[in-house]
Amino acid sequence: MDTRFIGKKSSAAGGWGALKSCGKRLLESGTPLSGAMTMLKANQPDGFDCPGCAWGDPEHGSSFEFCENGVKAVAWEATEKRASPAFFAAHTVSELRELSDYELELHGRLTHPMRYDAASDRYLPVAWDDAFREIGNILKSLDNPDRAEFYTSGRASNEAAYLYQLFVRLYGTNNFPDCSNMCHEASGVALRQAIGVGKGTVLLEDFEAADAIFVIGQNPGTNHPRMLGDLRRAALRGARIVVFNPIRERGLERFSDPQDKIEMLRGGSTDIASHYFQPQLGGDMAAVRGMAKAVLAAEDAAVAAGLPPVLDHAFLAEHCVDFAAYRAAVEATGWAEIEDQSGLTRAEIERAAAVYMQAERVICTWAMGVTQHVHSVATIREIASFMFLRGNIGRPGAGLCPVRGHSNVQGDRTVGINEKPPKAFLDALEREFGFSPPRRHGHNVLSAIGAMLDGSAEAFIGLGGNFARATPDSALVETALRRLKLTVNIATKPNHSHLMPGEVSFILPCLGRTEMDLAPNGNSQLISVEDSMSMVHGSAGINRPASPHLRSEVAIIAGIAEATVGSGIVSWSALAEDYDRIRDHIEATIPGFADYNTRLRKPRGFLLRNAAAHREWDTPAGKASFFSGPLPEETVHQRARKAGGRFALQTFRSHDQYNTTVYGLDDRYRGVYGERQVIFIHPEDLKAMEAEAGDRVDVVGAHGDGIERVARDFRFVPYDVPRGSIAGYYPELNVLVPLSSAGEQSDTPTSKSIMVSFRKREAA
Ligand SMILES: Nc1nc2c(c(=O)[nH]1)N[C@H]1C(S)=C(S)[C@@H](COP(=O)(O)OP(=O)(O)OC[C@H]3O[C@@H](n4cnc5c(=O)[nH]c(N)nc54)[C@H](O)[C@@H]3O)O[C@H]1N2
Ligand SMILES: Nc1nc2c(c(=O)[nH]1)N[C@H]1C(S)=C(S)[C@@H](COP(=O)(O)OP(=O)(O)OC[C@H]3O[C@@H](n4cnc5c(=O)[nH]c(N)nc54)[C@H](O)[C@@H]3O)O[C@H]1N2
Ligand SMILES: [Mo]
Repeated sequence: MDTRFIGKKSSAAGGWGALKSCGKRLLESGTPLSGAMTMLKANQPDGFDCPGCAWGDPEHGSSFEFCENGVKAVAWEATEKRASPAFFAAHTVSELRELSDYELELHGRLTHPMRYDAASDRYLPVAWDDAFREIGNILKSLDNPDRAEFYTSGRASNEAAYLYQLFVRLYGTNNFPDCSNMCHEASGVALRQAIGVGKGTVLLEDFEAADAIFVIGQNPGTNHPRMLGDLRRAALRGARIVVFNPIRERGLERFSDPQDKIEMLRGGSTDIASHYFQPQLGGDMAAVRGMAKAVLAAEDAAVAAGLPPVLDHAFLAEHCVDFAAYRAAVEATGWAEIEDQSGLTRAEIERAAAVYMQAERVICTWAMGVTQHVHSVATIREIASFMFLRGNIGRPGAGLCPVRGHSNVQGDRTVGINEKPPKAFLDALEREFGFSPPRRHGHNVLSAIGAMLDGSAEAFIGLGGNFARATPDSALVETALRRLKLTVNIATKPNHSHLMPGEVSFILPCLGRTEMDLAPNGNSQLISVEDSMSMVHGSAGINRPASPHLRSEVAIIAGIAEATVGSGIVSWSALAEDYDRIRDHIEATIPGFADYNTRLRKPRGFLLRNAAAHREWDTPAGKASFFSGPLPEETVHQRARKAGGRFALQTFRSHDQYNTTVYGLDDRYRGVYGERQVIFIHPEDLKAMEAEAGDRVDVVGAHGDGIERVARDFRFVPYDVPRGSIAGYYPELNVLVPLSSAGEQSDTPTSKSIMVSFRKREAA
C-alpha cells in the first residue's frame, strides 16, 4: 500500500515549522514584502483586526504577536492572484464545479461584480447599479419577505452586520441563518440558561491567574494559535492544563513559542498539557459528571473527617439555584454508565477531578468538540454546573470560556444577527427608526435549508461564507440553491457556493479586512469587531484594494437596501458615507455601546460588560442555575459499537485550512502530507477489519434515515484515537453529515458524531 502521504508529525506545535510554513504562504501569495508588512499591522492599535480567529489581544499589544493562522489568513487575502472577468470567461460554471475548494480559491481575489448568464453557463461582468436594481426588484416581487434567506458568516464587521439586519428587518423578515448556528450556538443557549448571558466570562488576564485550565474539545494549536501562547505561559508558571480530546493533538502536547528567541534557538519546547484524557466522541458530559461525582464524594469525606469543605458553600447559598436536584442527578448516575459513555476510566476521571479540587482558580475552555453533538447544550450546562461547585465564575483567574471561531462571530450576534431577536432589541429599533420590525422568529441555517428544499424559500443572500460547503448534506443543499429565483454572494474569493446559481445569480466582490476602505471624503473608514472576551475594538485596513471595482460590505448592503426598501426611513447612502453614523445607531439601540465612537478609538477598544462575570444573573431564577438532566441515553459511539462494523465519525480542521478555505494539503501536526481524503482510526480497528494504513475505502453514512450518503475514496491513517471513534476533514466529509441530525435546543448540525461504516471503494 502507498503510505507515502503519512509522514513525520511536527515534534512540537509552533516553532520553526510554523515560521517555515508562513514564509511559504507569504511567498505563494506573491508579495512577500507587502505581506510581511501587512502582518505587522495585525491586531495593532492603528491596524486591522486579524481575520484569523476570535482569540483576544493582549493589553500591551505593541509588539507583533506572531501567529501562523493569522499570517495565512492575511496572506490569503493579500494574494496577487485575481479571479477576474477573464478567468470567468475562460471557464463555464460546470467546469469550475469540478475543481476542489483548494483549486478554486487558488485563483485569487474577485475583482468585478458578476452576473450569471445561463445561456453560456458563465459569469459575466455587470454594473453595480444594475446588480442592485435587479436584486431589489426580485426581492420586492416575492409574495412574502419570509421567502428570502439572509445568511451571515462571522467575518462581517459590526457595522456591516448592523446595517444588514436593519435592511432585512425593514424588508420584513427575521430569516438570519448564521454561521454560528453551525458553530457555538449551543454555548449561547446553554450559557443563557445557566448564567443569563450567552458569552464567556473570562478576560485574557484571567489566564495569567488561573491555577488550572480545562481545555475540552478544542484544538488551539491549529485553530487558535495565539491561545497556545497564553497556555504556555500558564504552564511555565506551574498552572495545570487538563485536556479532554479523543485525539492526541500535537499543539496541546508541546509548543515552541516563535515569540521566544531562546526556545527557538535551542529547538526546545514547553509541555502544555499536564493531563491528557482521550474520551470517546460525545463522551464529555459523562466525563464532567464523573468529575462532579468525585468532587461531591470528596466533600462528603471532608465533612465526615471534620476537614474544611471542598465546595464553595457561600457561593452555592448566595448565588445558585437547584443545587439539590443537581446533586441528586449526579449521585443517581452510576460509574459504569459514566465509564462506558465517556470512554474514560473512573481512575482517570478522579485524577482530573483532583486537579480541579487542588486549584483555587479554574478556567474551562471549549469549542467544536463540545458544541457539535446532539447533547451539546446539556454538556455545556453540565460544565457550568461543575464550575459552580467551587465558585469558579465571576472572580479573577476563573470562569467559562467558549472559544469562538470567526473573528467577529460574537459581534455579529451582539448587533442583531439573530433569527430569534430579543423583544427589547426590536423595541429599540422601532423607537430609533420608527418602523415596526417583524416579530415572528425567522430561519436558522437548518430551517433555511428546509425552506429551500420544500420550495418555500426563493432567494438567498450570503454576506460572506460558503453556505453550500459548510452545511450538512452538501449535495442536497447545492441542488436546493440551484432551484432558487435569486442567489447573491458577497465575497472576497470564488467558492463553491457561487457555482450553484439560482435563476438569477450575482457574485458581489467586497473589500477584505486588510484593505483600505476610503470614504467619499478620502478618510479611512474604521470598522469594529468583538472578540471571544467581549472586547470591542477598531480595525482599519492598510492595503490597496485588490481591484478598483471592489466595494465595502457596508456599501454593498446599502446599495441592495436602497434598491429594495428605498431611502424613506433610513438614508443608506448617508450611513455608508460615514460609519460613525452607523455606530451612533448601534449605541442608541444596543446596551453597552455608550460613547462607541470615542471608546472604539482607544488602543485596546472597550469591554462589553458581562453581568455574569460580576455575579449578576439574568436567568429566570435570578441566580446561577444548576442543571439536573440525565446523561444521554446513548451516544453515537455506543450505538456504533452495539451495531458492529460501525464507527462514530467527527469532522474537524487540518492545520492548513480555514473552514472551507483550504490553503494546502498538508497537516504537519498530524503527519499527513499532500492528501485530505483521509480517515484517522485506531490501529486495532484497522486490524479487526483486516485493513492497513493507506487502504482506500468509501465511507458510507449510517444515520438510518433512508438517505444514501457516500464519501468516496478515503485512505486510512492509523492514529492515537479511542477505538470506535474516527476522524476526518471538513468540508470533504460534509456529504455524510445528515441534515436530519441536530443538537437538542441548539439545532446545530452534529458534525462531531456521525454514524458511518466502510465499504470497498467503488470506481467513480
Ligand atoms: N487555522 C484555522 N483556524 C480556525 C478555523 C480553521 O478552520 N482553521 N476555524 C475557525 C472556526 S469558525 C472555529 S469554530 C474554530 C474551531 O476550533 P476547534 O473547535 O478547535 O475546531 P475543530 O478542528 O473542529 O476541532 C475540534 C477539536 O475537538 C476535538 N473533538 C471532537 N469531538 C470531540 C468530543 O466529542 N469530545 C472532545 N473532548 N473533543 C472532541 C477534535 O479532536 C479536535 O481536536 O476555529 C477557528 N479558527
Ligand atoms: N462537517 C463540518 N461542517 C462544519 C463545521 C465542522 O466542524 N464540520 N464547522 C462549522 C463552523 S464552526 C462554521 S463557523 C461554518 C463556517 O461556514 P462559513 O462561514 O460559511 O464558511 P467559510 O469557509 O468560513 O467561508 C469562506 C468564504 O468566505 C468569503 N470571505 C472571506 N473573507 C471575507 C470577507 O472579509 N468578507 C466577505 N463578504 N466574505 C469573505 C470567501 O469568499 C470564502 O470563500 O462551517 C460549519 N460547518
Ligand atoms: Mo465556527
